[in-house]
Amino acid sequence: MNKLEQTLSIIKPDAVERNLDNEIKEIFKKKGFVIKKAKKIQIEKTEAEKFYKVHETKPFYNDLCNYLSSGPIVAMVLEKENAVLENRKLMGATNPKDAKEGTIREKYGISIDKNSVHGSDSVENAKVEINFFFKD
Ligand code: IDP
Ligand code: MG
Repeated sequence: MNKLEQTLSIIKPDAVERNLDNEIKEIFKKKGFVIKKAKKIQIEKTEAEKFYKVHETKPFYNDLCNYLSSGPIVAMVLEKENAVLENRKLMGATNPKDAKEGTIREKYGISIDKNSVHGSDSVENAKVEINFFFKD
């Protein structure tokens, strides 16, 4: 069943640093996502720790939080039918080495940590993550 959904997308520091944010936004638009909100910001490490709290027991948690707060990012609310799953498909696998051809991570990802984009993994988490960046 198709349902109009919103998901949170982040263009991560490695991609913003390479000025890929507009190119990546165009990919989303071409694939039928409507960018409802977007802002370029840099977050504090403590905020990154809150955002990635689900990963707090993972060995890579500290590096991950340092990384997300290391430079500007672009946070976006994307809207489309089945947006959560559609965005996950368009992003590709977490490790760019495993990401399918034509996906954003295959195209731009540098490594498993510098994988250019974040996307919510469920409708429930999308709501929490959208609220995290766009509280109004
Ligand atoms: P996802 O971004 O594809 O949803 P998650 O498992 O939720 O992947 O992990 C969050 C982020 O943590 C990933 O995007 C990646 O940047 C980083 N990460 C995941 N697994 C590893 C790892 O094994 N080593 C280093 N970083 C990792
Ligand atoms: Mg995830």
